[in-house]
Amino acid sequence: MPKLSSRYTNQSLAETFRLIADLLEIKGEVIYKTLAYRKAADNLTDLDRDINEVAKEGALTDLPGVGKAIAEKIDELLSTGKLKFLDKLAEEVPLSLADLLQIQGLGPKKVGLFWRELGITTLDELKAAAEASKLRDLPGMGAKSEEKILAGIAALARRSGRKPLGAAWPFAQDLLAWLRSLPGVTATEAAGSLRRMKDTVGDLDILAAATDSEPVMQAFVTRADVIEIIGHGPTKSSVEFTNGLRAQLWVHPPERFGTALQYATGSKDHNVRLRELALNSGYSLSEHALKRTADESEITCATEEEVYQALGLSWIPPELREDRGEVQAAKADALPALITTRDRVAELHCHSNWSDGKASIREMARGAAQRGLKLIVISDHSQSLGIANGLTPERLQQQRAEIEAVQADLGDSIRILQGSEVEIKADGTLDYPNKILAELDLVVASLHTSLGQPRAQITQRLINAIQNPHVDIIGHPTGRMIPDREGADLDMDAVLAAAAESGVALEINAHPSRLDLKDIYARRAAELGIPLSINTDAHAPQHFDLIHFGIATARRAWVTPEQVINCWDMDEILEWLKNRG
Ligand code: DGT
Ligand code: CA
Ligand code: ZN
Repeated sequence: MPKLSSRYTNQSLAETFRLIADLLEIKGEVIYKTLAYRKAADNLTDLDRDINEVAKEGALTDLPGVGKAIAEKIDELLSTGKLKFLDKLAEEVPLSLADLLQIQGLGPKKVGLFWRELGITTLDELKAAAEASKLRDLPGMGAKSEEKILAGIAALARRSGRKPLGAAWPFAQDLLAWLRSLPGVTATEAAGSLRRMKDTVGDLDILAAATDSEPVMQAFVTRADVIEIIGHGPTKSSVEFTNGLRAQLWVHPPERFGTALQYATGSKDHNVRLRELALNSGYSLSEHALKRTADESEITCATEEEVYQALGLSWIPPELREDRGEVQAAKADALPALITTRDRVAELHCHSNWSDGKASIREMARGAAQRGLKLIVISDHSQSLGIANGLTPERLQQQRAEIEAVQADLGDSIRILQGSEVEIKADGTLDYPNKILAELDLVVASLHTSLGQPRAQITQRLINAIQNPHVDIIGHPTGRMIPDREGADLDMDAVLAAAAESGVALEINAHPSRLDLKDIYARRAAELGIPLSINTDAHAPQHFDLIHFGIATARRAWVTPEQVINCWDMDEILEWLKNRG
C-alpha cells in the first residue's frame, strides 16, 4: 500500500498526487478532475530541484503544471506532513484500492464496482472473490474476465515494477539479433525508454521493419521463453518472458520505419511537444504517418532524420527526448555535441585484487589498453572497509612498487597511476591522513557506510570530503542502488554548490546498478561548471565494457566531452591533478 512519508521528497509527493488521482477515479469522479494531479505528479518526478527548496522560496506556482490549488496542497504536505483533502478522500475510498489498479487490464471503473458491490478493498479479497466465482455475475463481467483477473494477479506477483536498464539492455540485444535473423525482417531497432537509455525501463519496445508483419509477430509470440501473451495484433504485440521482462514488438513496413521508430521511441512528452510543433507548421504526426494537414498527403519517412527534417529540426539523439528543452534546442540548431563512448580515454576509478577486485593490476591495465584506454587509475578500497580488504598505508606502499613494475613492463601502451577509493567515514573524516592522501596520484572519496544518516548530517559529511583539497573525485555521490536503494538523503543543492566552489569532480558511476549521479543531477552539475568523471568502477577487465551505460547517462544530461575529465588529453588530466594537490 502506498505509504505517506513524514518528510516529503519530489518522488514521495509525486506518489501522493498519483494516489489522489487514482482514488478520485475509483470514486467515480470525471476524468478531467484527476488530470491536474497526474500532470503535477509527472512534473514533480522530472523536477531537477528539491521541492522543499522551491517551496521555501515561495516559487511553487512557477513550476510547470502547478496552479494555485496544487501549490496549496504541496505547501500543506510539506509543512504539516498531512493533507486534509486526502484524509477526507481516504475516509470515503480505502487507500488499498489503489493497489488493485496495478493489475493488467483492471481500471478504476471495475475496481470501484467490486468495492461498492462486494466490499472488496484488497488484492487478497479480490483473489478470493474471483476464485469463489463471485465476480462473474456483476454487470459487464463473466467467467472469462474473472480468469483474466486471476492471471493478472499472478502476473503482478511475478513482476516487481520497473527493471534496471542493466538487465533489460543485454536481453534486448539478444532479441534484436534474433529478430534480424528472421526472414522478411529488413531492419530492427530498440525503441521506448530502452533506446532513450533510461536507468530503469517499464517494458522493452522493439521495432522491426517488414512488409509482411504477420509471420514476424507469430514468431515473436511463440518464442519458447514467452510465458504470457499480453496482446497480439498486426502492428503491435506484447509478451512477458520467463525472466520477468516484458516486451512490446512493433512491426512496420520499411518505407515507414522512420515514422514508426520516432513514435515508438518517445518519450510521450517529447512526442506531444513534437506533435504540437507539427500542427503549428501545417503537419499532423501520428504513430503511422506524417501528413500535410492541407491535403492529407503523406510524407513517408524511412528514416527518423526525415521526420525531424520535415519539421525543420535536426535529428535529436534519443537520450535527449524527454521534453527537457531538446525540441526548442533543435529548432535553434543548438543541440549539444554529446559525448560518445569513443571520447573516453581514461578510467579513473577501478579495483584490483589488492582489495576486492578479481584481477591483478597487470590484468586490469592490459584489459584497459586492449580497449584503447591511455590511462588507468588503480583505486582500491581504503583501510576501514574491512569486507573489501581495504589497504593499510603499508600495503599502499607495497602496491606502489607493483604498479611501477607493471608500468615498466607494459611501457608506452598505457599509463598506470595509483589512486585510492577512500572511505568517507561515518563521522565525516577520511580514512587516510592528509599526508597519505597527498602521496596518491588521485583520490576518489566515496560513501559506502551509514547511508541512512539524517539529511543534515550526511550532507555535511559529503561536503567535508568535497572541501578536502586532496580529494579529486567524489565516487557515486548518492550511493543509490538500482532498483533497491534510493541513496542517501542528500541536500543536492548544497552538495553541488560546494562542489562548484571546491573544483572537485563528481562521478557518473557507469555501473548499471548505480548510474550515480543520475541524469538530472549530472546535468545541473555540468551547468554549474563542475567537472564530471565517468568511470566503470571495474572489479575485472570485462567491466570496462559497461562504460556505455555511464556515457548514456551523461548524454541524457546533455554532457559534452569537454566537461568530462576522462575525455581530456593525458597532459590536461595530469595538469589538473597536479593543481589539485
Ligand atoms: P517505460 O516502458 O515505462 O519505461 O517507458 P516508455 O517510454 O518506453 O513508454 P511505453 O513503453 O509506455 O511506450 C513506448 C513509446 O510509445 C513511448 O516512449 C512513446 C509512445 N507512446 C506511448 N503512449 C503514447 C501516447 O499516449 N502518446 C504519444 N504521443 N506517444 C505514446
Ligand atoms: Ca517501454
Ligand atoms: Zn569503487
